[in-house]
Amino acid sequence: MKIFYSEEHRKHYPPFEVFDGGKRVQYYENPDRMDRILAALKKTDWAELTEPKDFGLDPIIAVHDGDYVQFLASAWTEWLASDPQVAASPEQNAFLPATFALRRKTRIPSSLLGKAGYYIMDLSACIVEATYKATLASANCALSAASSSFSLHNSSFALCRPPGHHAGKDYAGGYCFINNASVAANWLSQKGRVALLDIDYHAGNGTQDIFYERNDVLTISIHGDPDFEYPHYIGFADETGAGAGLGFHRNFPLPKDTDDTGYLAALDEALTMIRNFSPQYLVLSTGMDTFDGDPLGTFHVTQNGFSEIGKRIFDLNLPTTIIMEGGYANEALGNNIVTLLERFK
Ligand code: OKP
Ligand code: ZN
Repeated sequence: MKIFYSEEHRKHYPPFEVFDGGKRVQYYENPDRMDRILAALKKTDWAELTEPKDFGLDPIIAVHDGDYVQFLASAWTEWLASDPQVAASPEQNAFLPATFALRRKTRIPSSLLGKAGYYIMDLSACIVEATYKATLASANCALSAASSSFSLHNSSFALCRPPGHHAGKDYAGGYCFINNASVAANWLSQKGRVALLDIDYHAGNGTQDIFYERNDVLTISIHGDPDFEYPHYIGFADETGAGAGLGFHRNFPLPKDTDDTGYLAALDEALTMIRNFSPQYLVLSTGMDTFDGDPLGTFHVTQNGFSEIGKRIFDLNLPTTIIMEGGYANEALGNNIVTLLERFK
């Protein structure tokens, strides 16, 4: 299996993120995640590590607002120039706003912090010097995998970091800046009908927003109920698309402590919807944070569960572009992802 990976992610390692209660903690979405996955992949005889191709900005701004992407490109440099204390120790700093827009129908502010509070939804999308280059490389991994799925007509894996599914057309959040899976799905949608299934533990709010009014890309997300879980404001069962897209989005909010059995029941419903849609391509937003014991999750999906999830999705018999999203139980992450991927090799 072709696996697209770039080292550009490594220096995107903010020195902290902020949890609820204002608690500063180590950045959970860290480079060690990739090292664990790489180590597990290298032990197999089927993982074909490949550098991504550069697709340029066009396929990215086909999904994201250009001004938002420009903000991502320049935020760190502007922040560094604005504050001598940041310039004195840049590696101990990350750019984050402390005031948020709540998307009032307002002008987009011209100031850096005004823009940040407009374009960022939470305190986990920290920007450091290496962030923008890392997000572009991550999107290029997704596009390279999509292009490979298209031309070879089989499954491919984009080892994306940072992840993408929380990023919307014009906002960052939840460790996500560019929505890699959406960029890939939109690129593939020019070749045929696309279904995008999100199996990360958290609701794929960015993906939902991006395709909400489209009927050519079916989007489905299975996740912890936003009634108790991040991202809190989106991902509910009654959100099914709008306009031309009505009926082409589906959420499966699941309760705390969901186990393999509960998870697989929801997955089967999702897979039936995908079969009925009869897509030519599948994009799979793959978070492993449904795993039993993930520090950011509440589910109890086991390694056997991941094997069964992989098998059932593989049985759709579609060229599948598998995109890495979350998963924070680092010690288990490599084995878990390999267990899932093995079904597609
Ligand atoms: C990203 B992905 C927890 C605060 C939530 C953001 C979680 C982002 C998850 N108290 N922090 O979907 O794995
Ligand atoms: Zn997640």
